[in-house]
Amino acid sequence: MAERGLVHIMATHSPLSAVLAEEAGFDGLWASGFELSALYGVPDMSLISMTQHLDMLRAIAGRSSLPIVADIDTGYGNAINVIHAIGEYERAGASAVVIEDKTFPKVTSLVDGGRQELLRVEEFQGKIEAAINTRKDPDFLVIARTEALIAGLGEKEALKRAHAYEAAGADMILIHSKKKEPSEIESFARAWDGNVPLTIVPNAYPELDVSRIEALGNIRMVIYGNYGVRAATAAMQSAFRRIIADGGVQNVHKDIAPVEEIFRLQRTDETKVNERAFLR
Ligand code: SPV
Ligand code: MG
Repeated sequence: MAERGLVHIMATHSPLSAVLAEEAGFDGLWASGFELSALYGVPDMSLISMTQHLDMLRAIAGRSSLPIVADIDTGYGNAINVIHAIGEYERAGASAVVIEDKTFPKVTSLVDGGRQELLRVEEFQGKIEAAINTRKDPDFLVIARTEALIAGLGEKEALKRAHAYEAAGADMILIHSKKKEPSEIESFARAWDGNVPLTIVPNAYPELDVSRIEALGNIRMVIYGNYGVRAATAAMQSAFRRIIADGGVQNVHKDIAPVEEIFRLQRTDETKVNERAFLR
């Protein structure tokens, strides 16, 4: 962020999707709770365990050199759970965590009619302080996410919470909105007079493009929060339906990645070199 001003972080749910994001030119990876839940075919409602998420994050870190922003939802419980989680995520190779001010178990933010209950401000401040106190590397970012707009509590409450979380030591504030257009986020960003920068996740309001984000001046991280699993789903739906409709793979094979491309992504060549060097 110091070098680039605004960093672009792509959602990943697997090492393969992380490699594709890195090759496409993103600055970092979002270890998304929504995407991993979708990968398991379950709703994003605190059903995936910390261990499952950590296992995937470690696998992603093993295949990509990009910084990983870990979506740790509510921190898996109270401030004591957060202390445990921060140690685990820092050791696993994350560069940042996002913790949100909802109660555990959470309900995903964008679903219609979702139960959106927020923690008391003081309790969430304790969780932020616990995270800051636990991290070993001062460059490991603790990003506080307020769901005040998602919960329908309005900008005043969102600003109050963002200020309280900055006071607790948060390095950035993530402000999330489920409005279909960006007015709520733009209004919040213009009203934000804190000292820490903002992170946004333009999942619901796609027309907030880079030029509009940069015009706001205080947004330094944009997370493309569910675009990996949505892109993969659309591609698989289309190919799978065509195979059934066509009665075979005779047409679809021209429009999907050739197997040689998968070999490349698997670094199969490296294995061949190692076979020649070490298999006797
Ligand atoms: C995620 O990708 O898990 C997020 C973003 O937290 S959202 O699903 O839009 O809440
Ligand atoms: Mg999430």
